[in-house]
Amino acid sequence: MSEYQLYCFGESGNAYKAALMLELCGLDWSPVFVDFFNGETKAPEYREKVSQLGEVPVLVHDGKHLSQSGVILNYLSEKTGKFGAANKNEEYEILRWILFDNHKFTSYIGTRRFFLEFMKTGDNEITKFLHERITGALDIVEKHMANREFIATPSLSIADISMCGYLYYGDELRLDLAGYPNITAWTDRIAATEGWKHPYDLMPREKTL
Ligand SMILES: N[C@@H](CCC(=O)N[C@@H](CS)C(=O)NCC(=O)O)C(=O)O
Repeated sequence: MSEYQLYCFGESGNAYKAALMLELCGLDWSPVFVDFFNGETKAPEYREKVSQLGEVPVLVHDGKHLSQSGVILNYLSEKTGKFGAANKNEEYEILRWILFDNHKFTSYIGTRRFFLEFMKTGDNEITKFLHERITGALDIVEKHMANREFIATPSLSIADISMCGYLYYGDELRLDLAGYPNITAWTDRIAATEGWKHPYDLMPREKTL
């Protein structure tokens, strides 16, 4: 059995953050497929045995079940000494971007994709609202990335790994990122990191099962 197990599914950008971190750190890990689209995260057994929060990702290590991608990234960074902060200021900066990501970036991008790509709702009041929020967040990140290579620190950190979680799903996002050259250069830079893999090459995918 691998040292680390990650409850995940390929379509989950939140799970991808943890999967990418495990991979970039060269850790011995394996995915445990969660059948999200058929309601597994809502099942009482999942909530009792895997995650009280009813979500992926969940990382199992050393008898612990860790949930929330930000916690998992932090845990793995502490365990490996990789992609973390060099000092207190960097630590706060990394935390700041992970919190921004969870509230205003990933959450809106992932939810809108869920409506449009998986629920096939077509555009409606909700997706339009989300698009406005996403555009606002993208503008902030685009400006921030104008004169820097990575989000929070001089080199790749867990803040980048968190923020980029949904940005490799291409057309599934139904977002035009062409007007965001700094963001595109940044995601290309992350993708050029040794060991980087696309979400669908790291985690089992519902559609292919
Ligand atoms: N803030 C959480 C978000 C996790 C999350 O929303 N995961 C989704 C999949 S991408 C999920 O499992 N949703 C199940 C549900 O809400 O029922 C994290 O970063 O881990």
